[in-house]
Amino acid sequence: MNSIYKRKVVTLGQFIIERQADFPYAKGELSRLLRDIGIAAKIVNREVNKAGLADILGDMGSSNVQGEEQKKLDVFANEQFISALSSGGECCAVASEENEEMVPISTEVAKNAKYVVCIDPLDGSSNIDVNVSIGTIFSIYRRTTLTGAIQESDFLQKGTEQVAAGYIIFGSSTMLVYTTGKGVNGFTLDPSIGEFCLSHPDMRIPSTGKIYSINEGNYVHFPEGVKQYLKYCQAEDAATKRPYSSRYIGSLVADFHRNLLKGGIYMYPATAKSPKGKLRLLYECNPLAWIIEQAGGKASDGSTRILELQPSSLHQRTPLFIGSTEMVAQVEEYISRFSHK
Ligand code: P6P
Repeated sequence: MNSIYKRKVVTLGQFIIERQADFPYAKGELSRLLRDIGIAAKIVNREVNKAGLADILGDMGSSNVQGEEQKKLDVFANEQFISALSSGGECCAVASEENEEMVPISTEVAKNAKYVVCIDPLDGSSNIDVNVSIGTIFSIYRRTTLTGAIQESDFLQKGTEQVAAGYIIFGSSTMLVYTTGKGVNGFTLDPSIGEFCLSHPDMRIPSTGKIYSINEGNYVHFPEGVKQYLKYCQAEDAATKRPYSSRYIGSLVADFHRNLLKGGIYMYPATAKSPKGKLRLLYECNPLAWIIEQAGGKASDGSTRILELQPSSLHQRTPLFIGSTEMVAQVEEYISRFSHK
């Protein structure tokens, strides 16, 4: 038989239905929520792919809660994800990097919804104008309040309480990668049929790697242990395949995705400009930390497991060390050993 008939194409929708049994407490709601995110991702993908052509490029002139310039695509992506989540009926509120306050969803269809979504609709947006890969990161929780208006406390749950987490990377191809606690699976968008198709089943990160990702421009402000670890990465040692390669795209999703596939570590320590770290706990660090753990890796703030951190505000930041288990464990050991300096 011709080989093209042997390869079974599994779309995201088919996969979610086939894995329905993974969510014993859900009767299809979580599946529909993931479907809604997939739909918005396709719409955002269409605009990202033509950003250079349409007038959507460039600044909106406004800035988001982080005080960062909002690119038009940021705003567009935020609108698309919130719109898809609002009309899907399974989400009752959204916490977005682009909105200072949480966004309650009060549509009639969502009145019995039981999930809340934390999202960075377009991370790395400073790279939009220079055609570098960018991404969306999302995290899904069950609401903790039983009825009535959504409270901020519904979002301030530890990462261990997530029911689903994922990211979309808009790169040389567009991929959606997610976990519901039963491993990590990657889907590549096939534009010819407009479907995300299973391309990376059961993704696993190598226990160690030869890539480190960090903005070395902040070197003088790094904790001593991080400085010593960088010296370790850069030293000559054939037995441990050093020096490692420094790869830093300036787009978290792109650096994370490469390290997930090849092995490596991404580090964003506290710096003078970002004394609590730059990356946000709710919609960047927690979802990626769950994904990396589900793929066999590790994520911490330098000493504490990211998923165990108790959030106290929607946009709180944390230092982040994430990637291959042995590499994260090693930098934690360096940080501890040199903590007195
Ligand atoms: P810096 C993008 O703004 C982002 O949130 C991540 O995607 C990226 O890894 C990091 O910040 C880059 O920050 O300070 O190195 O430019």
